[in-house]
Amino acid sequence: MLGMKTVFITGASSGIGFACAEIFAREKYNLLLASRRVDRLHAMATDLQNKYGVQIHAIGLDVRDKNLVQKVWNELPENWKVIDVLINNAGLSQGLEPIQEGNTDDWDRMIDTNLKGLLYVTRAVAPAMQERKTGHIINIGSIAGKEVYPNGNVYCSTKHAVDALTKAMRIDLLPYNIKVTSVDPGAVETEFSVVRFKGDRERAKKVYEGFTPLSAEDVAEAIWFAASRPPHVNVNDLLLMPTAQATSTLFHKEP
Ligand code: NDP
Ligand code: 8X3
Repeated sequence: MLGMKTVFITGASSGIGFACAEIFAREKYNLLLASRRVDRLHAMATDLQNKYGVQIHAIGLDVRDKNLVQKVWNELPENWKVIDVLINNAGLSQGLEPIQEGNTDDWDRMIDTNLKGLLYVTRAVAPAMQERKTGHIINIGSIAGKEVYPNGNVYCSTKHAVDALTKAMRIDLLPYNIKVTSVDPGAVETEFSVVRFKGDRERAKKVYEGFTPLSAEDVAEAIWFAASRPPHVNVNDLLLMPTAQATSTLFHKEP
């Protein structure tokens, strides 16, 4: 590990987190990867280790489980606790109903993952950054954290909260030379809509019809841009949209 940097990516089994793993491995970072589907992480680890020769540690983690997050962190080998970049990426949307028809279990899943999970992971990792007086926390927000759209109620609220937390973290961690960045994408074609529509792949596919959405790699490159600035430069907030998307609901779609 000596001389190499380490990135901790939550939600690395798919989409943006998966693409970040590849890019940071390409840039010779060691990878600490977490998600619930640990089998996927193990497959990736073998592949990326062979390709880039970096070290990879994969952990099965549900970020909603406060005690588990702290236990997993406490039990990590000491050399894996030296985190240079934390990417708080694990997140999801569930359902798309007006507030009066919303499924309260869906609400819990979004709040517990996008908001509380991000807090638990940060609470575990930040003290070691504080001690070392260096580190970078990158929170994955969304255009949904800047605007509210019809039926986006609770998902948008969680991402607005991530926006507020990013600003709050930047203030609290200022004395310790810790960078805090928010990367906020518009529509990215990943498993996101399949998860939102609970496995309805046809409905998910329709979200991205008629225009070119961002790819997970587009977003990962933006995250890498933020992570690779010189020590005196922090990217506070990076809002990244498909060219064909002007707001959360306004798209230029070809028939
Ligand atoms: P994906 O569904 O492809 O990936 C989501 C990742 O989060 C998966 O690796 C999943 O892993 C992980 N995850 C979900 N719940 C948990 C949990 N409880 N504990 C640990 N890991 C979890 O979607 P994206 O890559 O698109 O999403 C990544 C982030 O980007 C999210 O925060 C999302 O809100 C945000 N975003 C997405 C946009 C889009 O249009 N796609 C736009 C703007 C922001 P596993 O299921 O194995 O646990
Ligand atoms: C995901 C983008 O606009 O579908 O955060 O909510 S959106």
